[in-house]
Amino acid sequence: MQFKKQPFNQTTMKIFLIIISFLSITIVHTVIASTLPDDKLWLRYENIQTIYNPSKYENYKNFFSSHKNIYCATDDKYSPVYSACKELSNGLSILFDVNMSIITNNNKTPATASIVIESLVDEYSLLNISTKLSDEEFSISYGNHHIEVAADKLSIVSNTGRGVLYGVFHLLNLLQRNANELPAKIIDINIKEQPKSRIRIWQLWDNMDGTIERGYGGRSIFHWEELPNIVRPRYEDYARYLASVGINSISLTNVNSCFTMNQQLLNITNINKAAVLGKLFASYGIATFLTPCFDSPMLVGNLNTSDPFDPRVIQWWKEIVIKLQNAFQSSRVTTTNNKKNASIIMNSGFIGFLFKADSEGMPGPSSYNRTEPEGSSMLANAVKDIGGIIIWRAFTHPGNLGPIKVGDQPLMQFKYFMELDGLWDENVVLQIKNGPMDFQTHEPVHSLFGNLKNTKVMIELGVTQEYTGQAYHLCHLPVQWENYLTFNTGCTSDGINNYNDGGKMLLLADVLTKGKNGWGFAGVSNFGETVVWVGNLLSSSNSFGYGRMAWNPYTSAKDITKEWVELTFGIDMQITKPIVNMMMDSWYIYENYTSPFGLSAIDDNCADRKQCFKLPNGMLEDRVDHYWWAGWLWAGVGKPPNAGYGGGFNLSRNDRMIGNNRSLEYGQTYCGKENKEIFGNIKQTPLRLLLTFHHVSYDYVLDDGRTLMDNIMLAFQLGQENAESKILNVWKTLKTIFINNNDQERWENVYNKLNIGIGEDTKNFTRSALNYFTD
Ligand code: GCV
Repeated sequence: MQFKKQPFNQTTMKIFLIIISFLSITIVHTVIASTLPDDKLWLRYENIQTIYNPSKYENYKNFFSSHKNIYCATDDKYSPVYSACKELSNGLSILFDVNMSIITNNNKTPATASIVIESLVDEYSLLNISTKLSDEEFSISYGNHHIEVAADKLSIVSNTGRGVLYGVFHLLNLLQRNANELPAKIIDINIKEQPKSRIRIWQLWDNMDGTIERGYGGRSIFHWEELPNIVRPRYEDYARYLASVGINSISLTNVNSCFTMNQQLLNITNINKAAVLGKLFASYGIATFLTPCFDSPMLVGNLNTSDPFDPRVIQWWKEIVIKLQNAFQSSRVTTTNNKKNASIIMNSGFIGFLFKADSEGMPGPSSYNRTEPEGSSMLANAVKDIGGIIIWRAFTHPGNLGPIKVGDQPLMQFKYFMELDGLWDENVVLQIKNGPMDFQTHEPVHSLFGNLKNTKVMIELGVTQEYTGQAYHLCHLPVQWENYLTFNTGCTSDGINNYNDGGKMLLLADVLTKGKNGWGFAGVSNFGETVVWVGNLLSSSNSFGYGRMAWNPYTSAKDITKEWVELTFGIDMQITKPIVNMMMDSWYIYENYTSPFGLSAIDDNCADRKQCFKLPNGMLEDRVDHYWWAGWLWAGVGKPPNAGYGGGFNLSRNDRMIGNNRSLEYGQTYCGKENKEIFGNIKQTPLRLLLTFHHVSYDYVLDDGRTLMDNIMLAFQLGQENAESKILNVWKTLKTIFINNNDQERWENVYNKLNIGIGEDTKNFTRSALNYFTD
């Protein structure tokens, strides 16, 4: 494991750039050496011999030693099938210490090949509005399981190139962990799998100047200033990590797209830059969305309006889509071995737009007195011919949409988007945050899920830990997401277009995956340029977990966690068991010392703290915004941060009352008698959400006989103690094992962060909270 930063060789770089500027007319892109050594995360492919029984290992090793030729159905290095062949060859060579080789021969499977990697319909096909789950199904089998493969070969096949890639990553994952699914002899293998959700997108909040909004793993990996000429090798690894967990799309830049540094995303220079990234991601089966500013017609196109009803604006967006299509298309090489039915127009890599409109200062249709569906419809039309998709975010606040939209944020979002149900175009998908506030430590599931009957929906999850400890605390989010995904919405499939489950009540996971309206997952990226990609290596479990849950939201958090630990640290019970345990406990522990009983109070920002200064690169120093426990804000402005705006709250300490009075309004927006009772009746509301729904006296006595205030105090204290004993101290005990494994730097990366977060800041959280309540 190498962690030291290698100095960037400026002189070499300058010479290189001069040469490039001479050659730039003919060179599409050039690869330079990476400036940073990087961690291999969950794709380590390290020696695995010890985790197999000797005969099984021998069997597998013998198999691959005598089946070294991987037949790759294409030699186009921009095809996902070719990426799959490369990955398999590399992975197997390291895992079994054999020399795998790739052979290609257009049109037929050569007799000498012993492993066949092939897409059956269209190797280039990417996500689009007609995507079916079966497009991505893969099968891994030995023998004559489909007509094009002769009997004595191991084959990994799918209808699409990205499906093939998922199959390869799946096999490598199983091999690295000697997973139960692997038979004693590989010739008995027979695995078929397909994802449960259609869109599985990774959304960057990276600005085009290299800063990242809410990024805790360093600056952006992407250097727009160097594109399109320089494509860093790390970009390909980025694509590999995403594809390896089944991500099928990406949006490249911040949804705060009207910030000055992002405004020009759609000028021709930037379109050409984006196209080069799009080509690279397409070669890993990942389609690219762009996030332009709604006012781009004015900002980039020099029009005097961006009104979606203005014919010039409509035309401008259509032309932009053609430009994007051309740029993405021309940067793709599609010369070899195109399969039947390959649809060139669908495969440029550009697939649509993601919009944050009418939200937190971003303009949108309401600036022109148009509704959200009206604004999105113009864009939906512009991308229709390419099978494109518009993702529209539901993250709006009272006030963003004009004076009538005031009140409690959750209630306002619910009412507003319910009014719009059924008014969206067929290729628009509404992206709704998991809860109605903003990625708080523990929120109720957004009640729009299940209630919207005629709107395509997807969920947005904050993989980046903005409110959940950033890089300094352990908050393993798959546990939180499992809690949300298994929530019974109380809504039934009745009335949902094209889907009827016999009146069964829908879990959140059902809403996201079933029928015509369940469209999947968006995760806000936590990757950055730091050597461990995420700031704190343990946070990469959230990146991995997001992909695995988006692929199959019914998988248990525990299984995913175990998988990640085994892939990242190897299988050694001395390590895996304690790490899995501490990760599984971490969300609840973090919740206790930051936000017990649904308080949502992690919001301290630069208004009040000396720590808030900017680093030389313009980024805020970490541990600033939305990191500290912020009771002071309540006292200062009389409202819990991010918990809502407007009426119904009285959080003044003088009244010795606390919590949001949502039981009779927002609490009643949930489907079903049971949910309405659960959130409406203080006795039935789960304690972990008590103060999200009820305004309660400090002296209110809970079932354990203690008052609410005693319980709040206890939660902070126990949270702090458990963070130390069950997380920080456990990590300390693992030090020797990491040292013996020659893996000290990874241990230190985690320790250095947790020691500050848990070792120091947690005390501060607890102290501030106790002071606040006892003041
Ligand atoms: C990208 C929160 C964050 C913002 C973010 C916003 C959003 O408010 O603090 O940084 O903006 O959510 O999701 O749009």
